[in-house]
Amino acid sequence: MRLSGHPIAPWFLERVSQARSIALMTHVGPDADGLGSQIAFALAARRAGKQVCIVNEDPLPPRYAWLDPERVVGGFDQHVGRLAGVDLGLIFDAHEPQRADRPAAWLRERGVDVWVVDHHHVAPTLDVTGVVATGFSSSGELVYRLLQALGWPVDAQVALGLYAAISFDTGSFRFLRNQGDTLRVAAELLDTGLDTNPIQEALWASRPRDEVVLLGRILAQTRFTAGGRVAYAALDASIQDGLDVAPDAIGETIPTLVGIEGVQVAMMLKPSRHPGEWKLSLRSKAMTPIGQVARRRGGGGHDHAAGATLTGDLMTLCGELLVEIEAELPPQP
Ligand SMILES: [Mn+2]
Repeated sequence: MRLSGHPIAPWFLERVSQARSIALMTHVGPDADGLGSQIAFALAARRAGKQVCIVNEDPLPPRYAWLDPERVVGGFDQHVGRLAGVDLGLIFDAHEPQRADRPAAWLRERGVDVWVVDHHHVAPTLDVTGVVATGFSSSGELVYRLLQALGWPVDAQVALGLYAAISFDTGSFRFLRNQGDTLRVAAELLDTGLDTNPIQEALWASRPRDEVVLLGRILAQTRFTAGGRVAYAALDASIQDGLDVAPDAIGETIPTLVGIEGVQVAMMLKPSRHPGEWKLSLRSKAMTPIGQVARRRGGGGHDHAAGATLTGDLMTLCGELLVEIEAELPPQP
């Protein structure tokens, strides 16, 4: 494992500067942080004279089309051909190459280095190379500092992806972990002449109606325990019946649960893409770090937003997890 924290190490900058053709990836189920980071990096890299392509496991989700006006994002099935001749792969917003799935495997099988640019905690047992800096709010904030360190200019087009990435991961600048740097970076992005209103509306005021119906169903199934300090929902696939919603739409409702008065921790269990597998999502308020619950089960994330992939009986898992979560609650006065 060779990791560069903040500041970004010279050996990392040198490798990126020397690469001729770079492939950018992000995790499966791409979000605005991963996509915004890689799109911004791609535009800046092109302007710096690099050959660069984006090949993700998944194609660009239609609801993020506004984030990619120059149409640089490609999905593996359609655009695997772009990977030929690449001499460096970079995964954004994830540090496990398997999370980038087929594009990362394709490059590694051909002996191409696949490095990471991420802000999530790394398990000490993992063998990864790149920049993993947990002090950043988002991969977008980290990529801004990376572009500065590379000497690649950030104009309003590049700023679009970075600002969207930061806004997404901070929940529209609500989760700042008391770090002024996040707002300083945002201010510098605004100074490029970027119009943030379309970003705000696309990210935070464009919820498809079916997703709001889904939220209603999830709220109806939400239960409370520990004197109202834990809210949880254990959902099977039928929750989406008859609704046209994105695969990650269920997960986007968890902030509503942790936003309830008195709730310290929200837990959601939902079906994964693979039968018999469940996705655990955890969110918590500042008094109750919850990341260790996910990490103990092989997952990851941050202190107050974490997740894991689990197998087993849904209700059994739910019961076990509630016991673990209650053990993390601070003593009541
Ligand atoms: Mn992120």
